[in-house]
Amino acid sequence: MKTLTLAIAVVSLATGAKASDVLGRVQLASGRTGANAVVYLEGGPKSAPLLHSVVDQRNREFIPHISVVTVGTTVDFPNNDTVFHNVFAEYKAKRFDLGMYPRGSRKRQTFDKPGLVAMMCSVHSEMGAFIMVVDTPYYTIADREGKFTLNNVKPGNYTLKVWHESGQVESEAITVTDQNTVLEVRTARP
Ligand SMILES: [Cu+2]
Repeated sequence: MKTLTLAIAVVSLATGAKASDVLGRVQLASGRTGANAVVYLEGGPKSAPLLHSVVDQRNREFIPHISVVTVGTTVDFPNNDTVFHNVFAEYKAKRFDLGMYPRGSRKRQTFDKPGLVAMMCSVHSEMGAFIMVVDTPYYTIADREGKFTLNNVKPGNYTLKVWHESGQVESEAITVTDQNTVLEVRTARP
């Protein structure tokens, strides 16, 4: 990981392009904070698949509840719970079933297109999780106050996308310069 960061730094110095941060806060249409909103930039460089991603099952919860992966990433779904779960998901308007599987075993799934994966368990209706599949290296999850930072964004024109688990979304054109960009983003009701 350290090598990768260094390599990127050297490249941006060599081309003279100064990367900057895009930061701000997400507010929902209701005025509530956009806690755990997924924030990402489209229209820039494409991303590589992540080497490793996991959505765990423990204490009848998916952990993490919300995650972001890049296109082509294979996600592991281990069951580390004391009970069986029957996990299924909606992805690109299709349903896929991981089936019923016991503690200690795992299933995996590769996500090869951008889009939202909504995961559920047919045994425990209270279980739910979301995976956002993106094709950009610029993505993050806002904190509990809705605050977010996208680090080292290459200057250019992008579409800022925000998704919140309430279903509220926002999409707006932004221009990133070699100065930091500060945004207040208000999502719209679905
Ligand atoms: Cu379950």
